[in-house]
Amino acid sequence: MALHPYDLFDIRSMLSDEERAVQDAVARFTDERVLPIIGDCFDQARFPHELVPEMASLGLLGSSLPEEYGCAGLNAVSYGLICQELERGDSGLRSFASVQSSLCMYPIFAYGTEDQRRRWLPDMAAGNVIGCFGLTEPHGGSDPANMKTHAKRDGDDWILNGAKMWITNGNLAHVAIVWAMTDDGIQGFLVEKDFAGFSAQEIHKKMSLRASVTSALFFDGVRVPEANRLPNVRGLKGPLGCLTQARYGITWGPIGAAIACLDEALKYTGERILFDRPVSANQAVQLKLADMARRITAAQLLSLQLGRLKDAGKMQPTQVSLAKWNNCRMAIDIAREARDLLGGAGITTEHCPIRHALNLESVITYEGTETVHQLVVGRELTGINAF
Ligand code: TGC
Ligand code: FAD
Repeated sequence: MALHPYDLFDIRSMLSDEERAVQDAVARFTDERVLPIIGDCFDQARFPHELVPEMASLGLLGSSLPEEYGCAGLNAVSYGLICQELERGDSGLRSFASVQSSLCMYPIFAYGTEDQRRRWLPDMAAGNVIGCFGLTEPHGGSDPANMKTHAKRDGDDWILNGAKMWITNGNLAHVAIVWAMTDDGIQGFLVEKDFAGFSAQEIHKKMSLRASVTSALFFDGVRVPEANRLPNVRGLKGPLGCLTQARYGITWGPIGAAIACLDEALKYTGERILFDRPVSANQAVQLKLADMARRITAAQLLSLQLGRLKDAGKMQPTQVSLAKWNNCRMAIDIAREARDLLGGAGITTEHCPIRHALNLESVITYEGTETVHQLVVGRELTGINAF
């Protein structure tokens, strides 16, 4: 029996019935609702906002959180498959889901009060309230410990000053999870859209993640009530704990982008006739296609094992760093190679590789650059902090 070209090691057989059903539902959504419009969205630099209610009704927002908060209560592998199938459509949609789920709903669930959970999570799962996550600052995102944004206690409130940069969903968001330095170290605050002194400014001229909203956030003496502080975490481990959740999903997402690129490359080189035979009949081309399949297969096995470790409560941040590094590098290399195999046709958004290649420039940079993740692995091996 022929092997499935995008699942050479039969990873599907290692999934539970529920995990397969989740993957199939999101794959259908991507095929029917995302792929027909996403090239135009990218061209027009438009986030397809109209898809948010459907994503919510499929349970894709906060999918791993408990049902009592209106969420789907799925396991980590299912969340990974959601990320993979969304990013097979576009990194922008996966980004939206990552930020909403792992960077906004997760900290409210993990670090918030019961009142905060009940106030925010059901509406966020339903897609009625959109969140964004403000950690990175204009002077340098790789070293968030050195943040300048600060919050000072003033009676029952906090006064927030500073700025955040490159914030996904910034101009869409009803609430921003903002990390700020206080006299007691870094703390998280729920900053609501209409708080006086808070503004968001969309970043234009992007050549990457064009179907996603990216913004700068400004805080000019914003008064935040104590009830909007996340009380159950302090220090950099607060935001880094959220990043571990999101980075885990990002290890899966680029697998979807890479599969989409391999799919286009296989079809195109199979149909295009040069020198009296299909382009894919050339050894040099088959080597490239085989290498793509090899790297996708290795990435799939890495993410699945990572997911199983996460579901068993054993996943370590260093393992997430290794997989994020490997899988982003795998996908960006494949997207660029697929673009090349399409020749001139590869430079337009009629075909997906250039869009994925450009998007992956962001994915390999955000949530910790490739170098940051390499240094995390280096630190684990040597015991020496090289940052
Ligand atoms: P370090 O001394 O290593 O750690 C400080 C404290 O944090 C704990 N910790 C972690 N906890 C959970 N998960 C992790 N991954 C953790 N890594 C560290 C650590 O145990 C310690 O806790 P404690 O209790 O001892 O205080 O911190 P460091 O200052 O040396 O920093 C290390 C470094 C460089 C790895 C870190 O700063 C880093 O990861 N930098 C990259 C920043 C980053 O990834 N920013 C992403 C911004 S959000 C984003 O990009 C969203 S894109 C969304 C989308 O559209 O999909
Ligand atoms: P810098 O930290 O200035 O790094 C510049 C270069 O220096 C990089 O190549 C880096 O690898 C290298 N470098 C840094 N330190 C070292 C070192 N010690 N040794 C060797 N090399 C080093 N952030 C958020 O908080 N929320 C979001 O929602 C969000 N969404 C984003 C969406 C997009 C589209 C993009 C592009 C970014 C987003 N980010 C977000 C920001 C992202 O996390 C940062 O861009 C990233 O962490 C890198 O920070 P920086 O851009 O300031 O680069």
